Amino acid sequence: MHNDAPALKVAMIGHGFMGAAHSQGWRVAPRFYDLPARPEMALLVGRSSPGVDAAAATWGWKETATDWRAAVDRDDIDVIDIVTPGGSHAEIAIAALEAGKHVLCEKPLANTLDEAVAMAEAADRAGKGVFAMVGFTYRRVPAAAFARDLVRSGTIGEIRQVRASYLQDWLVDSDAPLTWRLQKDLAGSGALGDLGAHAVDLAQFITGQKVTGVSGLLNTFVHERPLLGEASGLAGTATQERGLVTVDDVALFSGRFDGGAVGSFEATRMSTGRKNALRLEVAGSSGAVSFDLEKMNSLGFYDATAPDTRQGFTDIMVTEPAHPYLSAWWPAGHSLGYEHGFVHQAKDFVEAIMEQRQPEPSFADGLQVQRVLDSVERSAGADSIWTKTI
Ligand code: SOE
Repeated sequence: MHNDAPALKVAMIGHGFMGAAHSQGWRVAPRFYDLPARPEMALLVGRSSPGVDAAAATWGWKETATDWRAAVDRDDIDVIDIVTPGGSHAEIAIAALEAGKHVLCEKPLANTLDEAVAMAEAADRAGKGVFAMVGFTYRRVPAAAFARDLVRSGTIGEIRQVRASYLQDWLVDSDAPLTWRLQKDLAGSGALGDLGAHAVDLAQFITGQKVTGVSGLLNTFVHERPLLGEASGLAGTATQERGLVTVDDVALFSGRFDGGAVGSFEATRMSTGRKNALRLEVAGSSGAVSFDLEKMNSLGFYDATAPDTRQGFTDIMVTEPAHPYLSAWWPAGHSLGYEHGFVHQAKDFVEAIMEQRQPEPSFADGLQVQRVLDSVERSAGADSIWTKTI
């Protein structure tokens, strides 16, 4: 870190699973990267006192509050980091931008298209030098960023097919409790927004093409679940009472990209045996790349221009100092994990703010992903997409 680096005071709203991940990002980024500003974990906001105080003590936040408005109203806060369920993103982000704060907001940008439009407009309206970014963290996994470099530099030729899936299985058990991620008013949608949003963003990031049209199918296998007792990670304890699941647990869709590619997308919490498999394969006219978050330190690469006898997918270990983000970490060959994406996110955000450039992905990028999600929902709701075979 520059010796004379100014402080950038952060207030984080929310302290669940993503709160832990973002805290790790803020804490570690200035210790490994030479940042132009020093993020200070100034204020943690949660709904109730014992909970937020305990989280602040564990993760190293200086002060706590129980109303997010306290953070937005404070003159000394520079950044508002939103890690609450999607239903409150719009209200908090818009107020923060109007108060002149930089905003980092978890994905998906909002629960509805209207909210996402309002958020992108607020980011546009914000004063010069006030920036907003959405937290599609997987762009910052070195192997995904390296895939982007290979594809965008033309190494695999003309991009033709994208195969994107995000597979989890934490809802296979019908008695897994009804957490906020399964309630439409809090989460907006289910696997579609929670996981499909990542798949869409990563596909667009790696290819540099935008999804312009979709055909979708949404399904809910388990319609009723036990109400949540105590939350823990994605699940928690179950009570005797049951409640309605109001979102999808599987989303499938196909899409067209503006650069001519076609894609298939799958987002599911019902993929038995798959824990956190965000996979993306891009097939081009002279090669292909294949990313799998469950093997996040490597990237599959196929060179169709190699002699026939030597063609085959190669596993490139993306652990060398010349690979994206790696030079600040361990000696060559030493791998990274899930939380490093959040460290890279904090680093990129701080650098962009201090260099007065728009951090990516912007709220406009988040809105574009939201348009895709909304189109999938509309398509899945319309019987007309089905060509009946019987
Ligand atoms: C749960 O499905 C979840 O934690 C998502 O909410 C995150 O966005 C994803 O990164 C991992 O899975």
